[in-house]
Amino acid sequence: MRNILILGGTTEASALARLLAQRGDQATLSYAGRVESPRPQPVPVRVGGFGGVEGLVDHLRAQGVTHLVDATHPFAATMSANAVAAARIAAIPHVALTRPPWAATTGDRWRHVPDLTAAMEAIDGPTMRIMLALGRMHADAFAVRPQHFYLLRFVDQPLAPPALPHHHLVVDRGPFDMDGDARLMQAHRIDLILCKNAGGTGAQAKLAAARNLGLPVLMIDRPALPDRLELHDPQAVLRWLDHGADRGV
Ligand code: 3Y8
Ligand code: NAP
Repeated sequence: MRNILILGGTTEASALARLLAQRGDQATLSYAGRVESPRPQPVPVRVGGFGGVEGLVDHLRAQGVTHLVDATHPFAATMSANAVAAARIAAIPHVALTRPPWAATTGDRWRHVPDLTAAMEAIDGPTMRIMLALGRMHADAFAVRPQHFYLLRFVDQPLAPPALPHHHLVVDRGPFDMDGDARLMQAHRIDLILCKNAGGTGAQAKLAAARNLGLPVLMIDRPALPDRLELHDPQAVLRWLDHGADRGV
């Protein structure tokens, strides 16, 4: 009897959970516990860290997990590295369900930077009005560039106001839509969108809105991730479970 652990927190993880529930597969979806009310799931959910690689190995063994699917966000680099290491130690099949990176198309005005630090360096200049679409975890780091106005969007109301002297906070969870994001950008007279190359559809609306409004995007590229089998849609994961996982492909 298969017992699948999905490391979640993305649209694709939720889509996979729905497919597995429909097939009657035994699966658990795991959240880190970053937000107050994560999306309800059609499979059992666990919330919170495992305690590093060792803690994850213990969890895999104690729960009799037979397959590990890492469907975390492309910037969840620590979780993804731990998943590869723990699956190897526990000798269970592992696959990543991840979204291809976004690529600029006609009309896009993108500038790529390798990481958050480079993004901060890139905005070291005259005052701008920036849509900082990075969520809550990184907002305060931009206090090193206090001259800008920041449009922030968090999943939850923060316990303390963000440490940015000029900001407007929107509390909303995606997926978002292009018209809504365009209205938000116009209402706050945004000059620049700063975001991570998350990929997927849930956060893509702001890129289409920026393109239509002719606004530039500062795109933070993904961190390096360990070598692993990567699939790009939940149906491919079902095929892997049924045909490939136990043959090490
Ligand atoms: C806790 C679990 C689903 C998944 C929905 C997707 C789409 C909507 C768009 C913007 C960008 C951002 C952020 C974003 C989106 C989906 C997806 C996605 C980006 C939830 C969720 C959890 C999180 C954590 C949260 C982070 C933050 C990032 C906000 C659930 C809603 C900016 C990613 O307040 C905080 O501390 C939030 C932190 C990590 C990134 C950050 O660094 O701050 N996601 N988001 C997960 C856990 O506990 O394990 O409730 O569904 C999931 C979703 N957020 O099933 O419908 O699939 O990507 N999430 C980014 O880099 O773009 C918002 O505003 O335009
Ligand atoms: P991270 O920096 O790679 O992970 C840090 C630690 O958080 C991990 O070592 C692990 O703790 C714990 N953790 C992370 N993901 C977990 C999960 N799914 N289940 C249990 N523990 C988890 O990760 P992050 O960038 O903080 O992201 C945390 C979560 O938010 C992930 O689930 C990710 O998918 C989600 N997220 C979603 C989006 C989005 O746009 N959909 C964007 C960013 C993050 P231990 O070492 O103790 O095991």
